[in-house]
Order: sequence, then structure tokens, then C-alpha cells
Amino acid sequence: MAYSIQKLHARQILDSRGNPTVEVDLCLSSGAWGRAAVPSGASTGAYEACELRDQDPKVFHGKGVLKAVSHVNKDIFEALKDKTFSSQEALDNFLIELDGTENKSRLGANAILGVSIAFAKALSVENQVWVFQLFDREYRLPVPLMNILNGGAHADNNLDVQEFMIVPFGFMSYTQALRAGSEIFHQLKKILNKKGLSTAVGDEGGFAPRLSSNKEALDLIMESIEEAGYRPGKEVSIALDVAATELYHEGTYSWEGQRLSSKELSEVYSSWRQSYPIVSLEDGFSEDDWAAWSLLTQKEGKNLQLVGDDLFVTNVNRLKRGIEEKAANALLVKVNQIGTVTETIKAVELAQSAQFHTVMSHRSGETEDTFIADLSVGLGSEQIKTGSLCRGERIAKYNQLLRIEEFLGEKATFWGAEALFS
Ligand code: 2PG
Ligand code: MG
Repeated sequence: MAYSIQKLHARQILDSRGNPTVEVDLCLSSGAWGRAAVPSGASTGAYEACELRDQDPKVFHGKGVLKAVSHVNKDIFEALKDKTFSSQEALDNFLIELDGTENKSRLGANAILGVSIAFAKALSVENQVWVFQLFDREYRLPVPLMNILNGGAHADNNLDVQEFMIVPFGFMSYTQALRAGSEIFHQLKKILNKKGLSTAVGDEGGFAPRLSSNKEALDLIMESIEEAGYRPGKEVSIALDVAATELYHEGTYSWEGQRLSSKELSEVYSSWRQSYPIVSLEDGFSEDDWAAWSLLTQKEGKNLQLVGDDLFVTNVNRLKRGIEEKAANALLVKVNQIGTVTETIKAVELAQSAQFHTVMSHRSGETEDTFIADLSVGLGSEQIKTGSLCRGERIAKYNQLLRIEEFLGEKATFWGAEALFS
């Protein structure tokens, strides 16, 4: 098949934090069309592809994306309008070449990604399949990592750890896992209320109370799992995203008012593992602290998932190094860290070939776009993290997974425990 793009139109819309982002409509010559909206992070890694912002402090506090919008509407459309593309990869390679920089800083990764995802969606319409069916894999529903307590750069409380997530894995279906997540989330709300703690939520919909320590957050989560009637460690475990790059400064980590070395921080993690059913630790160290990553993976990696987010930035080059140095055993996958669908697929495939788990991920700044839900099923990611059990932009992804499970019917299987312990 050869596809040509007849219309391409980008606009500036707002994301879930009320900041501008890029939305792209793309129409193939057949009339099939797709729409994509681009997410945006707060705790971004230094090695991510470039998110192009207008930098005019008088407009949207410098965060406008009209340059990226115009790159889609003018530069990209002009360059591709008389061409045909045989596949997603052909289009993405064309966009990468057109940009010509290492990190997509000329056209903007936000401009390029909008076109790339909109093309994927148009292909699904053209071929009359769901987006996840564009990929020829065994389809399984991922285990959700649900961020029910927020700290770090996503909330203005005092918690160092950015995300305290529950992992409902011990269920027969995604639908049951989602129900457990929702019940635990509401149980936590009751507990916080009873203790006179705030139930206001952070950027990803998790509660953001002021607590005395990171450990107190873990205790609250354990209490809510149990009181909701679930068995911690058997049905529902805990995952953390420390987002430690944010805590790192000149060789040490700021932690509960002190400065800890990598070794001391590593000891904190190991001691938590004794008392809590923590199955996954993301960005436990900074994006440059490779040695600490490798040491912890050696020590705990058999029973603990160590997920590289800022460390790998969905980039095959950084992931290759991670595989060689055994710096982690799982990849966090964020489409906008790398900027095209094809490069995202390559990163996932490389991870899978090295027996790394993959966790499909949203950004803290999201939209109602549900592409990543389909992508997680399509690419065979064992897990997805897409926020808490409230806020429409998070729930949109969870609901899309419900639809996919319903559509697959009898054939639907849930990754369950295998997602973590295989
Ligand atoms: C992360 C993400 C998503 P952000 O660190 O994993 O939860 O946050 O989008 O702010 O980088
Ligand atoms: Mg992270």
C-alpha cells in the first residue's frame, strides 16, 4: 500500500495542566483521518527529544507551541504533500530526516510526534481496525500501575518520592484489576479524610497530602489495600517512581531534609523491600548515576523490577548501554521522549529482546488522547502507568483498555502476575 497525505492541520490546544500543546489532524487521500494530541512532562530527563516551546514570557508564560504548530502546517506539510508512504516507518523516517537534528530540535519533537501518531490513527481508520490491531502481536491487557499518592514535582507537598502506585496484578482480568484500583483509591480517600489529611489531588490525580515521611505514604497505601478487602503482595502490590534525577545535586540526593549518597539511598530501598510488597522501582537514581543503577540491579534485580525512565528516555542508544551494563531490567516507554511511533516501537523491541519488561507510560501533562492504551496492547507491554483513578485524561486511557478487553471478548487475556514475575 502507498498512502498519501492530503491534509495536515495542527492547532494549539491545552493539556491537563492548562498548558499549550500540539494537536494534529491528518487526512489521507482516501478520506480516512486521524487526530493526535501530544503529552508533556514536568520531571523531564535531560536526554529527551526537544519539546519546542515559543519562549515568549508574555504569552502562556513562555509555553506556547505556535512555532511547532506552524512547522506542521507549513514545513512538514509542504515537504510531504506530494509524496507517498508505504508504512508508518517510511513516514517516520521521512520526518526524522526532514528535521535533521539528533534530538528533533529543529521542527520540535512535539510537532513530529503529532504527525506520527495522527498517521497511525488514520491508518487504523483506513484499514478498519482498532489502533492496537495495527501491530501484529499476541494481544494481552497490561497490568496498570496506578499512581494514587503524588509527591515530587507533581505536587506541592513534602514527599520526595514522586509516585506511589498500586499494582493490582492478582486478578483474572483487566476489568477486575481496574475495579480493585478504584476501590483502593476511594478507600484511601476515606482514610485521609478520617485523619484530617488533605484529599486534594496532584497532577496525575493521586492524593497529595502533607505527610511526615515517605514511609508514612507507604503505610497509608498498605492500610487502604487491606481495608478495601485486598491482600497486599498477593493481589495488589506497590510500585514507586522516585524520579530521583529531580533530587540529585552534585553527587548526592536530597531526602527527607538530608543529603544521601547513592549507597545510602540504595539502603533505604532495600530496607523498604523488607517491610512492603514493592515490586517495581522507577528512577531510583538519577539519569547519570549509572553505577548506582547497576549495583542495585545486581543486588535486587532478581525480585524487583528496576525501571529506567529518565535513564533511558525511550532511546535505543541509552537502552543499549543499560542492557550492556545491566543497569536496570525494565524500560519505561514514553512516546514524546523520542518523538515518533517507529522509534518507540524500536525501543520496545530492543527491550523485549533483552528480556526487559516494558511499562507504557503517560506524561504528567496529558490530554484526552488514548493512543498509549492501544499501543500498550499492540506492542505487548506487560504494564501501563497512566495515573490515578480520577481526572478525565487519566481515566480516558483506563476506559479505552476496558473497551479493548470487551472487544477481544473470549480471546482477552490479562498479563497478571506474569507481567512482573516472569
Ligand atoms: C514520570 C512521568 C509520568 P513526567 O516521571 O514517569 O508519571 O512524569 O511526565 O512529569 O515526566
Ligand atoms: Mg518517571
